[in-house]
Amino acid sequence: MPGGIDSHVHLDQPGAPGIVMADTFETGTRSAAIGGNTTVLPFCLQQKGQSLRQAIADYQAKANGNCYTDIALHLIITDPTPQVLGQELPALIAEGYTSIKIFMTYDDLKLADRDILAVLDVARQQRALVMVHAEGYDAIRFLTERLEREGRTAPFFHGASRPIPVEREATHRAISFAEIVGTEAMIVHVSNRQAMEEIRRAQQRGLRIHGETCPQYLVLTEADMDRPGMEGAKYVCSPPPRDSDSQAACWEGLQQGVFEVFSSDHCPYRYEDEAGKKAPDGNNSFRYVPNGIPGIATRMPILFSEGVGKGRIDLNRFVALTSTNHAKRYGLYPQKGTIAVGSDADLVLWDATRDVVITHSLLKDGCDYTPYEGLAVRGWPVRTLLRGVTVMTDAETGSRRSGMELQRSLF
Ligand code: DUC
Ligand code: ZN
Ligand code: ZN
Repeated sequence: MPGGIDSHVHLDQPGAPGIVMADTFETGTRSAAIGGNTTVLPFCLQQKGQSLRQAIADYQAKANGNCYTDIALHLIITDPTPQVLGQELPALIAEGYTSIKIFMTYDDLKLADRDILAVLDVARQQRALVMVHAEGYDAIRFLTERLEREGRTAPFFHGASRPIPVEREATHRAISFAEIVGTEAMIVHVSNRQAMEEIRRAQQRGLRIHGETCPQYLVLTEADMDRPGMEGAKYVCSPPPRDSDSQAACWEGLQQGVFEVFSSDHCPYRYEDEAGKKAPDGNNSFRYVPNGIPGIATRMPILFSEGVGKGRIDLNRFVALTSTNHAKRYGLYPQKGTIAVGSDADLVLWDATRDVVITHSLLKDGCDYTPYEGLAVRGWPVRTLLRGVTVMTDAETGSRRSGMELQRSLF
């Protein structure tokens, strides 16, 4: 098959003070190759007050010479000053940084509605795609403060602090803003039926709204965050895993084309680590547990086994959801995402009958656990080739790190 493309991963991204992401570009792309991927798209986070160019230079310094797969960077805009929106961003889009993530929540990341509209408008004019983290800041803050007053502070209550209506409302607002501006948008990491239906309705009305979902919304539920002690922290991500009807809705979205990309949202924090899931204040409240879970290597095996293996999707849709559609949406097609004359020879050989019980030691990432520990899958990548050269055979990558940053075309 064409090598996997994972268009939503976080590597070496700075977080709250004292919190450290578990994967560098080296370990993250190594694990990606183990899981059958040949291209990943990590985020380049603009820190408040920082220029976008400086942010890109920082990430390039982390990535250069260290990657087992090819990469392309999305921008995260947190500080949309007139200089950033008027000058830097248009220039960078023209240079191929054609996708921009924005957040509707988190103290350090969220944009005001006025700024979301402004970013969407620059994207419309310059031909970039805005990716939206759709959860509403004020509602989460209100619920978090109420839960804390009631002493409901265990990791499980992370889910209760951002229930389905919080995501649905923000999804609706993001879609409305894209419609008002007259542009497209990608709603990322959709977790439930109500948000999926907002996107489907928009698509049925003829709006070009795109959707993404992830493995955690197919095979995890809020019950996983209810494990004893701090174990639940291993499953804390945003949006949180929901319930069985949400899982069914995410499958429907994949089957019907509401979701065109299936990404990992790999966002790894070590479990046995004060710089990770056991952050010092995490015992006092879920709000201090860093949000995010690893999954870069397990994305394709989970969708293959649960989707193709169980008759929910066919092999062609699997390839579209894990490779081709990512290349098309993010300006890499036909160099990537297809097996064709003139395209890069990015391939994954798949043993469709291999039975594997997922365990962390197989994945070779920088984390110390996988939320999918013990999950039995049928089908596993046995060899990955990047531009014709083998970079992984039978779970071994060697030390060859020939991945490079890709040029992308306008949206
Ligand atoms: N959003 C992501 O995309 N990844 C992890 C955490 C988050 O809020
Ligand atoms: Zn997000
Ligand atoms: Zn993410």
